[in-house]
Amino acid sequence: MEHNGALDSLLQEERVFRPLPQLVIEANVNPQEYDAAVRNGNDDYLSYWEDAARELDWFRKWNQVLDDSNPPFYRWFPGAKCNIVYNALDRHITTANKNKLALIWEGETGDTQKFTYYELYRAVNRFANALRSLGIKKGDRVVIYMSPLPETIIAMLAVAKIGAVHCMVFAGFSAKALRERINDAQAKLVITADGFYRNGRPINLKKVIDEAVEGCDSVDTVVVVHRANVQVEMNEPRDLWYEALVRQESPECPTEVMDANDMLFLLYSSGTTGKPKGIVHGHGGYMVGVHRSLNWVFDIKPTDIFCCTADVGWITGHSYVVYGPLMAGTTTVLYEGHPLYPQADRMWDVIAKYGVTIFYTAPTLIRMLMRFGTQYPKMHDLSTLRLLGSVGEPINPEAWVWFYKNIGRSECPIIDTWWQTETGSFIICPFPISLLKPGSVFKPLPGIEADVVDEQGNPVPPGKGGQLILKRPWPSMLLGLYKDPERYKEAYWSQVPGAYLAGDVARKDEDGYIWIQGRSDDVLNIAGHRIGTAELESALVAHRAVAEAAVIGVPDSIKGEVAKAFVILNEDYNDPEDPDELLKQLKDHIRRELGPVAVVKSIEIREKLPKTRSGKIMRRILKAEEMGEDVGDTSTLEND
Ligand code: 6R9
Repeated sequence: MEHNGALDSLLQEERVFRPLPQLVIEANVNPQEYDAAVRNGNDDYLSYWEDAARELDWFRKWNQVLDDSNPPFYRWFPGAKCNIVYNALDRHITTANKNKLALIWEGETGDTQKFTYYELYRAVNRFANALRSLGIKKGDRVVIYMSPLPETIIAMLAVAKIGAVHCMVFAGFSAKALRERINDAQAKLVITADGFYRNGRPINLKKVIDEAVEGCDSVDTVVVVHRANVQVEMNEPRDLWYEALVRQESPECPTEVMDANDMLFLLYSSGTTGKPKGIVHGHGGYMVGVHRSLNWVFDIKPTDIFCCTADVGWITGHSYVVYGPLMAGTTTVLYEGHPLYPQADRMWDVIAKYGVTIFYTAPTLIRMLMRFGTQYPKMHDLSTLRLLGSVGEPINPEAWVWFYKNIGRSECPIIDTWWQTETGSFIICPFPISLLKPGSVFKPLPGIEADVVDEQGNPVPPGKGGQLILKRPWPSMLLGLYKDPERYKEAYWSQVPGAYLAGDVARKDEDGYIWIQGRSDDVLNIAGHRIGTAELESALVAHRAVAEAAVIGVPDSIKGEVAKAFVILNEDYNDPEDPDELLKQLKDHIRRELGPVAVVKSIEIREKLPKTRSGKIMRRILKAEEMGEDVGDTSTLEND
């Protein structure tokens, strides 16, 4: 089991932070209710989740809460009919929420757009009608490769409204990674923008799409949103401008009636092999998990303004920028650009300008902003904030306490939420009323049963590291991996019989608090983004100079972790004239293959790599050497 040395310091944290009495009095879930929910969730978790499901609108009720006849393919609310978009938009139109702000968008260039629920509903309907007229039907896959724009959200909701399946691809991925996803999903239609602004510069997205779509037989149409006025080539009849397409469409559109377990979206995530996993979520269970978790954990009130800094291309954006806030009828704030542009107070400016009450972000951003000291937060009135959140990787206590003191005035609880693309919604996290220990993700939510176990699946004693598992199904769990049921069983359900293996190393302390230490598999967590070592390695060996490659994660003070690569060069490239130039080429090559998310700090040329006798590269040894640690047992290593 590999763990991140830098994070061990988390275990020494002993401070406890209490919520303000006022917050406890006003909380949606007070301490007695919380205890009762934990009890109900344990005694009868099916009726606990059934209660949660009743808070949403369904076209037809379920026959059963959970069908567990074919594990691990658990199916929640079978027989029920619903559509998540009905809950996110349609149902608000007949209530006082109709004229409430659903979305505040701010471009990097300072322009803003605001949509009431009614306006967003109409915009979604127009695009949904356009998609239908382009021949998109229930079950068809639509890839969305876009920066954070209002149209990105409109596109997701329009696709889901007509029962098609959205597959978001983060705009930081390369053309090659995008093509791989389009092909795997067999997408018929791709939605993109001409470009977007990042760090003051327009970035051309359409160019990437053109390269990616070339040779993708499944794609008939590319819809392009105007954003950055960059020069684009429209390839007729394939490419269509969004604006021209929606102009003639009606702002009314019937919402497709879906089975609870029909596919809502497909989202690719890195796994231990080179091929990304297509994680599949459905309408019914997903909406129940997301809705309950947001309302309870972030204590949503009618007056809240909710800002989550995650990109819509990641699961956090899906659940807590788009679906969760809209189902809750709250206002979601979406910022387009770089958090340091034009200077390091941009996020604080956004909070002050819109009166953000809940700010949900990632440790990597907190650490980045911390570097600039307190002068920037002090320039703005942050007094509207009442709750803060963190997600994506373990938060080091130093960043936690800085965030708490300087952004939260030592008054706003920090809700550190552990969950995954696979889990769909929060799994382990505190409530605003909880006693907090910086660096710990607290305890499983009511209705969830988690544990930390050893290799044999036995619970480990407090303080000892082990694998994090979930012991019963939960509504927002993935339906499976796209077109790969065997891999789903193998990757998540084979190691500990009957339990879901999260792939994280964790510890529990004496009080039952859980401390996440990092991934246990060969997946890196770079600034909260999951990147497989196998993906990096296969990108490297695809370069003609590289014979073999091994990649490990090394701690980084801002990004949490970055990649370090070790390569053996091909004969012809041994003794390169200019090794620095070659290493630069390799780094550029990785960027081209995988995109800028895959940050490689350094590449080292080696004559040999440590291997087991069966020929598997021992990354553990490279990592220990790199960290200056004892390399441990090397008896299974290949002989010289
Ligand atoms: C939501 C999201 C999932 C992996 C997960 C774990 C890490 C997420 C965390 C955390 C410590 C937290 N992770 N939240 N580690 N504390 N609060 O990030 O999904 O992109 O699928 O990543 O991220 O390692 O297994 P995803």
